[in-house]
Amino acid sequence: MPLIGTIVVMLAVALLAVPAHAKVFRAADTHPPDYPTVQAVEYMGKLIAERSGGRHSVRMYHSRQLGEEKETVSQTRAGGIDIDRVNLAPLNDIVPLTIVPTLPFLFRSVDHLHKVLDGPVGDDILAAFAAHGFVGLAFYDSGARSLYTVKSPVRSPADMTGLRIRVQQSEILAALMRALGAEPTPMPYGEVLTALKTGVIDGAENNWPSYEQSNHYLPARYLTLTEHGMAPEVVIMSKVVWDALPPEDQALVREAARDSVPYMRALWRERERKAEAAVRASGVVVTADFDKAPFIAAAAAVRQNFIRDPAMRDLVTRIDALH
Ligand code: GTR
Repeated sequence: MPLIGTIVVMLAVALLAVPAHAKVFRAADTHPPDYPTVQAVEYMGKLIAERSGGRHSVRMYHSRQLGEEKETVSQTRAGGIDIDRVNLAPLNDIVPLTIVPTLPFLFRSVDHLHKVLDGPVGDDILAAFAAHGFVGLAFYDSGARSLYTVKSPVRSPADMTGLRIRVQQSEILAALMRALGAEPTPMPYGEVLTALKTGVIDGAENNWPSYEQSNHYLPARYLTLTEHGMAPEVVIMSKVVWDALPPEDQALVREAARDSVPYMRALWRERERKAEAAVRASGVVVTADFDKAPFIAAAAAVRQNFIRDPAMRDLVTRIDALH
């Protein structure tokens, strides 16, 4: 057979060997490979590969290789990224119902958070993504976020007057900082360490694992356990990509995402413990014994301003009523 004929036959055989609808899903995360969110999406990928008999798989682009969270969200909407793991905060201006779990002092405990997210309220919020170009697949834990500062400890909102505090790119977090007397400085996560070091900002806020992993705890040596918010992480898929999948593959992806949740929670508990121990051992000044009431009072007004329509009000009522 002439060479060209051989090549055509080989190509045809190769094409036949690729099963229909085979896909390598591109997944994005801002965190490095050993972070629980990254590991959990990789686990989800393993389940997808196993359950699809190797047809589908997930390739993780960790460490913001595909951009900062806001950029990955736009790319996901456009179909350039298939699966995105982000925090709910940068989605607040795109999917309005995500504002609800981002509200300050909303969840009473991790148990309360899990009850909400694992039940019908969680399902309703995930379903709300569809109208905005995404499919909400699953929530992951993100712990409670607390405030940390470079120059001096914060014990009351008065200590925050005029401090430039970095917040995620979300109006509600900016409003919270303003209500506490600080000057909110929204910026992408990847810029925060340098901003803390150079004095562009005076502080930021995050959970134990991110505070430690990002090295923010090195310049910001004062941590106040405000635990002012518990906005969870979310795993979303591009609706464009989702709509091109046959129903049985959609079900497979959704189940793999759900099945990765307990795996993530176990990793998270362990990581929170380790991060807290490492931060404390480094000599960070942790303020835990302070009056939280003025922080909660300032947040209450913010909460009211952001609960904008009956659907949000209904969710808040259902969340408050869950025990
Ligand atoms: C982390 C979260 C990231 C990112 C980051 C931030 O806790 O896991 O997805 O949102 O906070 O503060 O930007």
